[in-house]
Amino acid sequence: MSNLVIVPTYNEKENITDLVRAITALPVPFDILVIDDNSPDGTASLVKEMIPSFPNLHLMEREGKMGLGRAYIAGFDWALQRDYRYICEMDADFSHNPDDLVRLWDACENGGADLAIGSRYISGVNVVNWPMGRVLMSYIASMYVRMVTGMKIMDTTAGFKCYRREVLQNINPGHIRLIGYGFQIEMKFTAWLLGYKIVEVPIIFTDRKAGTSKMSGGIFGEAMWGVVRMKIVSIFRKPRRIAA
Ligand SMILES: Nc1nc2c(ncn2[C@@H]2O[C@H](COP(=O)(O)OP(=O)(O)OP(=O)(O)O)[C@@H](O)[C@H]2O)c(=O)[nH]1
Ligand SMILES: [Mg+2]
Repeated sequence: MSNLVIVPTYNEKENITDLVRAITALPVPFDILVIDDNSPDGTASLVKEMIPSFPNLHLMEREGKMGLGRAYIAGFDWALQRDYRYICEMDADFSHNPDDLVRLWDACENGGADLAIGSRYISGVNVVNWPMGRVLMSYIASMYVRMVTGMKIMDTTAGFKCYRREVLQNINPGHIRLIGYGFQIEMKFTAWLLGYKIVEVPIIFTDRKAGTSKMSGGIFGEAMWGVVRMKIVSIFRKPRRIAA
């Protein structure tokens, strides 16, 4: 069984080829699944050009921009139909350092974690080059989620993660309702409700060097209310593990 990292892309032509090279050069082998939502900048064509030279590289093309959560759900489905032991996710814009992928993997493989999270807030605040307003907003959002849900996780919105296969099988990602930042929160919350061991690995998060941001207010609002709703639902309906 092998390792997969899922990378959703929307207009990442400045980043994607370097990222594929960096992941492929890691000391631990990873397959890469790029999920592109028909990026107008031609990200998918760049990936297609690389595929003949990178047998570990795969591309899933979707019709249009349907949000990060939906992209990941499609990716998890793809992964679970194949023989991957660890399924990771990271952004394409180098905010997540590819070298840290190995540390997340190691936390699962050798540290006994079921879900490893690349955490900006486990040892102080490790965010580089974000405006202070954005750091504060992200930190406060994380604190808010911790208070509402009761999860003991410092970086609740983090999108740099490594899942043991079994966790994804049991989360049943098709049932996740939130699609933006909320998606990352709901995935962690469900893993936590299922009793999985979640470990935060400290990482340094750097603002994107190239390309443009897709952050929007709507995504933020969804997460604010979605978290409260999610907590209330969990009181009445506890998820159970179905697959071993
Ligand atoms: N497939 C797909 N990928 C997306 C979508 N929205 C964002 N992405 C990708 O998801 C990752 C995270 O998105 P970012 O735009 O970096 O979001 P962010 O980190 O909150 O904001 P910035 O770094 O400031 O842009 C990047 O690799 C994006 O290209 C989407 O709707 N579909
Ligand atoms: Mg980013």
